[in-house]
Amino acid sequence: MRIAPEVAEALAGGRPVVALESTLIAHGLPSPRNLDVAHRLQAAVRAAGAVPATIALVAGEARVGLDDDALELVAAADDVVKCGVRDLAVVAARGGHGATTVASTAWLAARAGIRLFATGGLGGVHQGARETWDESADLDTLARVGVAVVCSGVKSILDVGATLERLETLGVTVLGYATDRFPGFYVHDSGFPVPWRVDSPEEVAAVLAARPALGTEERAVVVANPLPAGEQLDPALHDRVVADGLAAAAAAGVSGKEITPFLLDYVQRETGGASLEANVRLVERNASLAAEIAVAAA
Ligand code: PSU
Ligand code: MN
Repeated sequence: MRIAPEVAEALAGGRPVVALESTLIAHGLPSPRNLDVAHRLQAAVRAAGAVPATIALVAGEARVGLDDDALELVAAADDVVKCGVRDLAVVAARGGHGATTVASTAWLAARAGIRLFATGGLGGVHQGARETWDESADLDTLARVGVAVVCSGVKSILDVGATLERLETLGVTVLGYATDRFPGFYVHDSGFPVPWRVDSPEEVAAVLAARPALGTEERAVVVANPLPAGEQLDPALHDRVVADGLAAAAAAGVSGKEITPFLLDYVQRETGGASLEANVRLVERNASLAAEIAVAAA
């Protein structure tokens, strides 16, 4: 694992660092917009006073903190593999390029000593999981790594209620940021409540600080940060397009790790880019908030 000098120095000095994932860049957003977003996320973290550490596998090496060349490669190369935790060693052994999901980013971030991580929407239990058993490996990893993940809930293509149940079973703390409602990724409210509400970065930092004495610091904390209602994707359009997308995925026989990128792309096309704008806004807001929490925690 190669930790960029700026990131290593910040960690050694106890200064705030925020991890960022690369699957969102390589497989969740269209090119060339994705490279711009990757830069904007890093800039948002810096503007709030923390050091960004985008994580990916480059030529077989796990990199924590990417320079501009590596960021461009992740955004533009067509041989970047979507890597969950189980894929990391295979891609490393073959010297390939890999984009890290929430699971593998959180995993590598924790190994590097980074405690804050920002993304868009977590993976979770897919619709129809009773038949397919399709549940994102993000869930298992969140039960094992002591990272706080700032997100806008779970991707709204999923079964949100089932995912919240699984997060409860797995002992993952879920905090609503300035909301009593669990966010719905592109939309403000998923229709479900949050177990706990917090209203400031300091309040999140206090929760994180209380964990070591209780021995609960080795699981994730989810900080669920909604898009403001005024900035969300129109909920009626959202529900219709997601339903159509799920039918299209079933008709096309898409399965496994291809489902999430297929659905995100479908929603982006069928909303005329409106979901893309919502997606970009929410990840930027999450990067800023993660940095504010990292600053408060440091
Ligand atoms: N958030 C986004 N866009 C994305 C993702 C999250 O705004 O593309 C990615 C994350 O990397 C997450 C992955 O881990 O989607 C989930 O994929 P799967 O459902 O196959 O586990
Ligand atoms: Mn899956």
